Amino acid sequence: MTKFDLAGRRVWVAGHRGMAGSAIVRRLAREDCELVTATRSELDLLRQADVEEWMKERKIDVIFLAAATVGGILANSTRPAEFLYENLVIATNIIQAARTTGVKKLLFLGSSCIFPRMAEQPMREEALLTGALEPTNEWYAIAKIAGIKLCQAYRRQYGCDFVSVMPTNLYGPGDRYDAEGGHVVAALIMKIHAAKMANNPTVELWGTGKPKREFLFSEDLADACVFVAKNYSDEMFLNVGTGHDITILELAQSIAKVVGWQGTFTFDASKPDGMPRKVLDVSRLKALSWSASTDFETGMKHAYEWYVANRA
Ligand code: GFB
Repeated sequence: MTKFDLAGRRVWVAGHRGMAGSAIVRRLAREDCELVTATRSELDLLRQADVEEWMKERKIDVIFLAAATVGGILANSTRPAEFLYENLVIATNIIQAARTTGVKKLLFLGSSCIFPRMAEQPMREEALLTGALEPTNEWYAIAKIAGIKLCQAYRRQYGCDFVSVMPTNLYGPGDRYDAEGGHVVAALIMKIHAAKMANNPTVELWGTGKPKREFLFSEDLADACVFVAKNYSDEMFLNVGTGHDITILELAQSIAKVVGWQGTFTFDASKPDGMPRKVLDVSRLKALSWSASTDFETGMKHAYEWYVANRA
């Protein structure tokens, strides 16, 4: 039974141009709601007064808070101030303005990097704050943990219906294809595609290729966000993933198959491995009867097709 009806609501997807935000926009096209968006030139999310003013004028009912400063392991570890400050301020500005302007439902998007580096795998929601964070992305993680805690605090003190989801590593259309600053899937699609075009026999992977990661297709994440917004209202955040992880080398080999490149991988040990493993326990969301539905190969094909069509 749907607990919160999106029909007729004015829904703001903050971060609507990003990989997660754009997938949520596409998924909301199937809902009878009114979509509201703002480009960076229309609204600077780092300015509290502007955010409050903009939201008051537009009478927002629902917010999917997907706006964030994001990047892969190198971006996270080399730009700590930006990742901590910008993600903290974006979250606090929007969550506070949602309260003061009477937003009826807010869904905050976090990340699986909030969990301790050595958390027991698969990682249950209860593992949060039970151990030291992964140094390469603790800055981003602390900003995301603050967002979760703010939603929980506003629910407790003011009765706000604000919920949070923790997606695992994402891939799909609209990813940031930046070899240095991007996430691993985007970076490897770029590198392997370039090797295929240039007839290069080798592609270099960062680290050892041994860490394991879980990969969720962005369209599945978007479906989970709409499902949670409509059917969930509680303090505990929800993990969103596939519950299945592979090594970085296996990922690279799968991408090579999708791209159609036969070559070998070399390893740059000077680059960080990051967390040894990072797979989510997804039983809470499964118990609410939601599971990811896109298989890895299908999702990867869509991501690669999008990259080839948009790489210019
Ligand atoms: O997605 P990613 O950059 O970050 O994946 P995290 C990093 C893993 O892929 C590390 C290996 O083990 C890297 O050594 N890797 C191999 C590469 N080759 C490459 C490459 O060319 N580029 C990149 N980027 N990695 C992210 C956080 O952590 O997890 C984000 O930094 C977010 O903030 C995301 O939380 C969910 O998976 O380590």
